[in-house]
Amino acid sequence: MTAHPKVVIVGAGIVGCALGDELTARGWTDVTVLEQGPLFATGGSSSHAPGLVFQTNSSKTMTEFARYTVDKYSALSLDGQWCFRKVGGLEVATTPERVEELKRKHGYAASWGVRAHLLDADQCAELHPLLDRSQVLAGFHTPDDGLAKALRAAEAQARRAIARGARFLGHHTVTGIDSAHGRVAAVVTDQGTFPADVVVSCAGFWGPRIGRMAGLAVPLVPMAHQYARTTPVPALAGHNSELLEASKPILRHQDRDLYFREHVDRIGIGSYAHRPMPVDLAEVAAPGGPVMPSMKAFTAEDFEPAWNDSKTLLPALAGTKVEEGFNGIFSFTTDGFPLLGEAPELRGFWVAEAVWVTHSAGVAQAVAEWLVEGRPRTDLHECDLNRFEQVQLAPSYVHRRSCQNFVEVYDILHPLQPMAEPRPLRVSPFHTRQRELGAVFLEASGWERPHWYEANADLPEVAGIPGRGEWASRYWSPIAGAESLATRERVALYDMTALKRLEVTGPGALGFLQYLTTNQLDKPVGSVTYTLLLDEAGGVRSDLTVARLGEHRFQVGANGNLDLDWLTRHLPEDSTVQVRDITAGTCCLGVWGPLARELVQPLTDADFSHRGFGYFKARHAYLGNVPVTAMRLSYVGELGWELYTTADAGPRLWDTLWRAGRPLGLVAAGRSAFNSLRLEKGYRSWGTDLTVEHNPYEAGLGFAVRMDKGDFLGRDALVGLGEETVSRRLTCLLLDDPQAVVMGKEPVYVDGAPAGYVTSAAYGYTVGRSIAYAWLPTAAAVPGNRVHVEYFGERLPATVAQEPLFDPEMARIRR
Ligand code: FAD
Ligand code: THG
Repeated sequence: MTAHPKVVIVGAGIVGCALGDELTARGWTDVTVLEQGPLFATGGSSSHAPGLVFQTNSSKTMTEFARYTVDKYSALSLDGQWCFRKVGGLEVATTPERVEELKRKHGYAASWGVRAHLLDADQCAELHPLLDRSQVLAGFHTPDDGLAKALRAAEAQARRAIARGARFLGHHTVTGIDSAHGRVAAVVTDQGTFPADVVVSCAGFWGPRIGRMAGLAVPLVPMAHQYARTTPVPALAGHNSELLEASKPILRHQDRDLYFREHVDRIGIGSYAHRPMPVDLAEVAAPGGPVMPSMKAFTAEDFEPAWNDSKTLLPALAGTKVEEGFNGIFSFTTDGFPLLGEAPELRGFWVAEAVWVTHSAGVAQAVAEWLVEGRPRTDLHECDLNRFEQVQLAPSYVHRRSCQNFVEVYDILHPLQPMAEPRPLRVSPFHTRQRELGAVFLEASGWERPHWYEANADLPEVAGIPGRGEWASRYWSPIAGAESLATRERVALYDMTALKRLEVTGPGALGFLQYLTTNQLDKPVGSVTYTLLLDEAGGVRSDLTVARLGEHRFQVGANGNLDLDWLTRHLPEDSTVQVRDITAGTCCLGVWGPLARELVQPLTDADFSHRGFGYFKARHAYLGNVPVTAMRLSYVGELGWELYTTADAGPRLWDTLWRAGRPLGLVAAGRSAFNSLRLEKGYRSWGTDLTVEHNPYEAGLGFAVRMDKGDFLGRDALVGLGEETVSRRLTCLLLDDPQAVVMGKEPVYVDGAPAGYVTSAAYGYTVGRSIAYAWLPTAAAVPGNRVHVEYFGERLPATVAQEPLFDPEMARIRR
């Protein structure tokens, strides 16, 4: 590829236009944007989006996308007309549950740096005089939210791109993607063929169609969503000029799945209150015709309840009617996040789809950085096209979950709440046994994973566990405390099957893993190493365990599909290395606790003594009849092993351990206990505690970096860095009140101002306190320093603690 590759963007909606601008601004000026419809009212979703931009999201990444969109569009204009106006955003609560939810949202805003205030009902009514004050219990006000004029912003960005050399071609329908040698080569249209080094599909809800041309399944579902405008509202007469359109904040009434904005003297109403209306792409109208393809006929009967609820919240609508409405199409995904990144099997074919106007500029910036600089500066793991497991790409799964996401779009969702369907999707070989023990399952990467076991309700209760509020009580049981203590005092069985396992083999395997990771892997067969995957800038892409099981055979314990994707992308072309996902064909039990050796040793001829089987070592053995690969490591910080076997032998492995273990007081334990134990031990969870935005030293993982081992990816960026140079740190906090708990993502206040945010949190049953890991400026990350964590609007005092909280001498593990 040349320094300035030939880029073809498919689609001139807000995303395609924003990307054209961001790419050309970075010097990639050979950009052609192909659009099937007319420019710039193409007929896609952007052509009629009412443009409400609410920035605050539980995801830091999505909030940052929105913030950039606000900043960028605020500074844009088209022929002197505004592209963004900060009329502010107001979300009102009409139920006590929503009042609490808004407090949580206020926490997100503080964590991610969005200006926001909680309001009482009077303040809401003052801010938005059309509201029936008697309905409203509270509000959440964000002064920097507002209205984007999607079409203007699109065209304004396109003009900047054109001024730098880009071409925008309307009435060019893409009909095919040409490739050669696994690389994209050209884009075929009804008007001819356009050679390309890089193709970015910004086709919005048409994404799956373009994807198919490239052999890629794009997991989104086009869905219709109702938007309507009223006849003139007398109370608005004379309030808004045609030019400015609106003066009151954009409004959300999430308890009724509604949002509102002003259109001069009318009110626009968007509704998610109706049945999901998935749209078959084959039935979407052709572009350039009398109706916009993304606009379907209004189904008035679906809007009835929304209209009644609107009149209730805004009594000023009483004398008005729905003047016009439509069912507009846009994209939904299985987890609500966009789809960004390069196709796994066609180099140069990229996707930036399922993106709202709200996030459009931020997404375009990140994708442009990714293309031009080789990496995005923002953590995109939630949005990466390649985040899904194969089972999560089944068309029926994509359809079901995306529809459910439509239904839940404004719902109050607990961070641990799994979707109800389709489940169970993946079960470990231990599933039957777990059900017999009353496992309460949550979901991870499609796997059913026990959170705790009701069978353990008989265990003695742990004294002093805080009584939790309603929110923190969900998906939690004091049984987790008993399981945690059983692990510390006796021995427990943890199903680790959901942990992604990759087998890396071949004569080039060692060199390959040495180059991609930070720690020294050139060790004898039987060694296990904790190591990091970095990107070019030294950001942590993942943390792995690498077990050398043979001269040329490694088993990698990974965090998810993005690790498989990363390794696969970096494979040498000479076929000296193979990477295979062995997760589904194998299973794993963690056997941990002070009695783990007493449990395992009698089952095997192999030497499981401390001398015979050292810490971070691996070996093959038979436990009874079951062949296992045993690895001596423990994410919960206790003596023990991860025991891997093939899926067929799983039930036998469980039974063998269960029978031998019961006399020792063995229990099955779930993820709730696991998470608490690992926080007591200070073990990080990638994706939650740290991401590619953090370097190893900031994350407290410098011990896994061997600068002297030779070159590795990301090494250059770490030269001169160390624990002493960092300006922020992943920090262990203990809440002062032993009765308090937090959940994660809460803002942390230092000297009264938000200075960081909580990543993971759990009650530590051994330490008898609530633990919260948080990112804090180095100056504040000093043991003994006092800070506050805001939880549901309350400032809970907390103290920076020396970590790890539990067994810093490693006496429990190394014996
Ligand atoms: P689009 O604007 O659809 O652009 C994709 C382009 O690709 C289209 O122009 C299409 O013609 C072109 N294309 C497709 N196939 C081909 C082909 N084969 N060849 C050439 N070109 C092709 N978002 C918000 O943030 N705030 C809101 O308030 C909001 N309200 C909404 C209300 C409604 C009723 C609807 C339907 C959506 C709303 N959205 C809102 C969502 C938002 O409109 C979309 O998410 C966003 O516009 C998508 O932008 P895009 O550029 O990805 O897609
Ligand atoms: N088991 C296995 N692989 C994994 C995980 C696992 N890969 C992904 C994820 N979990 C990796 N996370 C960790 C985190 C900490 C440790 C292991 C995996 C750990 N750390 C010790 C410490 O920090 O003291 C030892 C580090 C060292 O000696 O280098 O054990 O759960 N198979």
